[in-house]
Amino acid sequence: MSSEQGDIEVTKERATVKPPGLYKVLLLNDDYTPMEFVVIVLNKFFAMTSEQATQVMMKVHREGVGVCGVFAKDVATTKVDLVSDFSRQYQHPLQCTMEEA
Ligand code: TYC
Repeated sequence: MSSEQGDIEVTKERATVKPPGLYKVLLLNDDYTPMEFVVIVLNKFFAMTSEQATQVMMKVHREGVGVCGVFAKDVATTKVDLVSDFSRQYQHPLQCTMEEA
């Protein structure tokens, strides 16, 4: 194969590579986790102000689910793990999950 053909092949491969997907990190409502704890989580792991965190927490409380942010897959996975570990550490049943944006 000539180098010219090689270059064409490489271009074709690159054209079929998908851009990295984005993922929504979600918090789910439950009846036991204190509201103050959810606000701390949103402030600590998602860099929200108290006002933003309170708004998102109340949305989850009223509607059952809410978006904490949208991130690349590896960042979203890390955030889900950090929130889940933190909630477990304080023995709260808070559920954090992710879905493709
Ligand atoms: N529903 C909880 C309560 O009344 C508060 C809460 C809000 C829990 C958001 C989880 O993701 C959540 N204490």
